[in-house]
Amino acid sequence: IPVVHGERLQDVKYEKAEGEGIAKVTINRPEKRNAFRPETTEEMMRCFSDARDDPDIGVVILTGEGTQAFCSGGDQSVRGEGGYVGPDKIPRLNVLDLQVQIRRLPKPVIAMVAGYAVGGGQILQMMCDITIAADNAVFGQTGPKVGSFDAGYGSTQMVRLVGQKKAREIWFLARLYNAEQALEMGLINKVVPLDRLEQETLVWCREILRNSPTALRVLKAALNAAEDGQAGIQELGGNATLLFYQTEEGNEGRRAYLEKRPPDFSKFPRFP
Ligand code: 2NE
Repeated sequence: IPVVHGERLQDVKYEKAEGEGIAKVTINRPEKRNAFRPETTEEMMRCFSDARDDPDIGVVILTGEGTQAFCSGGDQSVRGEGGYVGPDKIPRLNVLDLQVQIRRLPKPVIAMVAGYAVGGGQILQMMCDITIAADNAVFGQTGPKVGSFDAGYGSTQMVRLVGQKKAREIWFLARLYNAEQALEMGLINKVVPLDRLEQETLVWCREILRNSPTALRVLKAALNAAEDGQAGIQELGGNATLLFYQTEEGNEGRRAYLEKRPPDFSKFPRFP
């Protein structure tokens, strides 16, 4: 069983390409079409947290084991009253925390989709920055059929990607769409033959990794901020602080405090 920081993973595989800057999180429940239960989501969050903290990682791939499914959403067999129930018996919708984590991760996350991406699985692919799909991929929302819905990012992110009419069609009719249809409506970025899926995803990863990590980080925060209100401004603002802490001007204030003297900011320019 693979481990992250010494902790075992059961529902997820976590790999890092040596010297490449790429981490891969794979939902590993193919017998359930990679449906997630609370343990799956919790393990995924640990992996994404590791990828965030690892300075050698610049891009994260999210995928599902096998070729039949990326993810079929919440595991209906463990759904109880109030949420999905794990060994601790607490009903959870912790996939919502995972959605936020992917959105706020200051590195690009690429969904690599083969087979079904439905329900909460379709929403996870929408939360990723970029999606590469195989030609066997199938997308859609099943929530209204099984008595569920995602009125958060699952609706608001969808409307931004595909527009109001299409988002209402997807949610109200709960139809399934093939990869070409998903591409045409703006749900995903690229469709390739199934046997080229990983190869193509790696091409995109390597192209991204050639670019400035800070530029990518701030751009992701800015694109989020345009839509995420106060939380988005907080994310973008955090990047401004991060950059300011790396300047002489920022450090003059810290040094002056520690040296118990007034700060001298006189030499720092006031740009127009
Ligand atoms: C994904 C889909 C269309 C695949 O169909 P097919 O024919 O390829 O496979 P099959 O035979 O349906 O599934 C294979 C096995 O996986 C289980 C099935 O029950 C089956 O098990 P056995 O009969 O072999 O024992 N399986 C598949 N998806 C599952 C799931 N989500 N939960 C539990 N078991 C699952 C087809 O399987 C399908 O439509 N699946 C259900 C999709 C679904 O409704 N997902 C939940 C949506 S709600 C949600 O995700 C959500 C939300 O709305 C809000 C917050 C959080 C989550």
